[in-house]
Amino acid sequence: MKRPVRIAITGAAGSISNSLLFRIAAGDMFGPDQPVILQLIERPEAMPALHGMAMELEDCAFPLLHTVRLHDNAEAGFKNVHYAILLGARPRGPGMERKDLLSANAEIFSRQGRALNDHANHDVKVVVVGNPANTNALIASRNAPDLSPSQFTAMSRLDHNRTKGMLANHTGCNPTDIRRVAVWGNHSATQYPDLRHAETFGMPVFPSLDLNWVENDFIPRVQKRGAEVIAARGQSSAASAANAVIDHMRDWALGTPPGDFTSMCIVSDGSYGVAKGIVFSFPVCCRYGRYQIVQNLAMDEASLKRLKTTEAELLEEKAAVDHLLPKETEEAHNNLSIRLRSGAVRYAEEDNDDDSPATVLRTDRVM
Ligand code: NAX
Repeated sequence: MKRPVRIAITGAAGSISNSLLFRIAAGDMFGPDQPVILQLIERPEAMPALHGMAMELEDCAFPLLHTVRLHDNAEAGFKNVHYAILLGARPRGPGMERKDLLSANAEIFSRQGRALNDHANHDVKVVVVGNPANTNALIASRNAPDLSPSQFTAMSRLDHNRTKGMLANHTGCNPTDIRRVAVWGNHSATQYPDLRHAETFGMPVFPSLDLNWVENDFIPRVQKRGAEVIAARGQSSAASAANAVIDHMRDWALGTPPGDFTSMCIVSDGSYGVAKGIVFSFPVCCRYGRYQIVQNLAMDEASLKRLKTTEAELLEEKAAVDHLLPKETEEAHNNLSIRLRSGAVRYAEEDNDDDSPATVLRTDRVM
C-alpha cells in the first residue's frame, strides 16, 4: 500500500462535493492502492453541514480514507496538499452583472492562489471548477508567484465527456470506442466541442456525420447542456461534474490512454494561435503527471473562427479583472513553456498537529 496523498477540496459541503468525496474515498480518482487524506474547506456558516458529510464518510468505513480534516479557511486547508479541487465560488445573485460576478470571485480566487503558493506542496496540481472557472483559475495562478502556471487548470472535462456521450448516443457506439474528441476555449456557451479529429473504432468518424447535425444540433446542445440540465432537474449538474473532476485528476496524475487525448483548460502558450496568458481548453495528452498540448491537428476555417469567438470572450473576462492581477506574474504567464517542474508526487509529510480540532477522522491505519 502506498503512503497517503493529501487532497484539498473547497466548497466541500456543496452539491458537486456530495457526489465527489465518496468516490475519491472509494479509490476512483487515484486507484485502489492509494490512500487519501481529505482536507475539506468551507465557509464558516457551512461548517455544520460539512461536519455532517464527514460523519457520513466515516460511516462508509472506506479502507483508503486515512484522515478527514475540516477547515473554515484556505490557508490551513491547503497545508501540504498535493491536489487542490476548487469547487467553491460565488454564484450569480439577482441583479448581479457579469463584471460583479467576476470581481466577487476574483477576491476568493486571489486569496486561494496566495494560500496555495504559501502552504501547498510545491508540486500541487490544481483544478478550478467554480465558475467562471477559466478566469478564476487564471486569477489563482497569477497570485501564486512561486508555483508554475502549468500547475493551475480549470475543468472542461464535463464538456469533453458530454461531447463523447452525445456522439456515442448518436452513432450507437460505446463511449470507450470513441477517441480524440476535443473541447476548445471557455467553459461557457462559446466553447467549441470539436468532432473533426474524432475516431470510432480507430477510424475517422467526421466524414460520416451530417454536417447539419454537427453544426445546428450537436454543437449548440453541448454548449448549452448545463442549462438543459438545470431546466430539467431544477439544479445544476452535480454527479456528472463530480465524475468529470475524477476523470480530470486521474488522467493528469496517471496519464491519458495511449492514442487518445482529453481536454483541459490550461494557461495558453500560444498554440493554435490562441492568445497567451489566458486559461483556454486545449486537447492534451498526459504522461507521468504532466500534460502537453496535442499539436498539429488540422484546423479548418470554421474551427478557427470558433476558436476566435471563445478566445475573445476569455480576453474580455481577463480585461474585466486585469486590475486585480498582480503584474509580477504577467511575464511568467505570457511566456510559458508547458511542463510541470516535476511530475513526482511527494507523499504526505508527517506533521505534528493531527490532534487539532479540525481533524474529525483519524484512523492511524497501518498502510
Ligand atoms: P453549491 O452551491 O452546491 O456548493 C458550493 C459550495 O461552495 C457551498 O457549500 C458554499 O458554501 C461553498 N463556498 C463558496 N465560497 C467559498 C469559499 N470562498 N471557500 C470555500 N467554500 C466556499 O455549488 P455546486 O453545485 O457544488 O457547484 C460548485 C461550482 O461549480 C459552481 O460555481 C458551479 O457553477 C460550478 N460548476 C462548474 C462546472 C464545470 O464544468 N466547470 C460544471 C458544474 C458546475 O455548474
